[in-house]
Amino acid sequence: MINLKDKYTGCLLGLAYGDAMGAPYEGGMIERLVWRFIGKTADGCRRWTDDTQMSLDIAESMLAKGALFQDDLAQRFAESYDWKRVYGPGAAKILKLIRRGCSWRDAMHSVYRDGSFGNGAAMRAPVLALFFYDSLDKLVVNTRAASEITHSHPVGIDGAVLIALATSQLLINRSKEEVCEVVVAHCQTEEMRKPLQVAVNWLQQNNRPVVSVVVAQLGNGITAQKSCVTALYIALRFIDSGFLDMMNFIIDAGGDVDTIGAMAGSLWGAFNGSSGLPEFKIEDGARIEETALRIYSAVRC
Ligand code: F2R
Ligand code: MG
Ligand code: MG
Repeated sequence: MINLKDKYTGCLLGLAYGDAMGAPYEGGMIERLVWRFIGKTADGCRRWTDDTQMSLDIAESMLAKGALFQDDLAQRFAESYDWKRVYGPGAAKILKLIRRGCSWRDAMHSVYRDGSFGNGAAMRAPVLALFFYDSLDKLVVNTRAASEITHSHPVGIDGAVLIALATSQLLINRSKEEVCEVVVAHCQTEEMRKPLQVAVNWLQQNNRPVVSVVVAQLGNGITAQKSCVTALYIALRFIDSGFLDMMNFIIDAGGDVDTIGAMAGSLWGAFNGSSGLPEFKIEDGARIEETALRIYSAVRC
């Protein structure tokens, strides 16, 4: 049985590995070309993107404050913003406004009046499960609060809650069926319910469609609707296989590879622990591991 401490580091490192392994394949020709030049540190470690940066922001804010404070988190998101981390276009505008002194409550509606339904809240949601894995209610409330700073649309929030809940269930060794039951019970939007039903049916019937069918039915895009269930499905399908087998499938699927990789990577790592992860030279690996251990100590004492 994998111990909880190993699962904590597995979850956060799994997120960063999935992000860094997927980043070279994300976006169009220009984004990929730029990443060839900036995607590695001087000592050859693979860099991660906004997915990992915003997860670390949440962890550091909550560790410093002892709870989730939206004002502090918004400030940290804004201060960490760096174009080289390839943020989503809407999120980038919101964070630059906050940096210039605008309140996040005003900034969050400045790009999309009804809020963003991008996958940017979901990609950073696994870290919330590390703080609240033992209370579904607290996990949902805090995930919603951490999401709405940049993603106040119900679908953006639903995707984040789905990923946070699934992470929490895998941390406590729930089966695929139990994970699906919890996420289906908490799903609030039709946009998310539809792909979720497809994925649950595949898992129940042990139907293993080829990658093109997965993409056609669940999506591989930058919105929450087209990526969160995809990541959940792939993580559960590959939960008893190697991390690299899972990542190869995600890379074959294409589209928003870093974010589907980050979400599926954290789910896989939450179940299998860091001892199951492959050798991989990643930027700030020690800091990521230490952050997971600090959360573990804060939650367990
Ligand atoms: N930005 C990237 N990668 C560059 C890929 C660019 C490429 N051309 C592409 O579009 O695929 N990666 C990072 O961004 C994603 C997270 O994005 P986030 O934080 O959710 O950003 P945003 O801008 O809020 O939402 C993303 C897109 O979703 C659509 N959208 C969202 N809300 C909408 C609304 N209310 N109405 C209409 N459209 C909405 C827009 O197209 C947004 O741009 C991750 O992949 C991360 O790695
Ligand atoms: Mg990214
Ligand atoms: Mg992405």
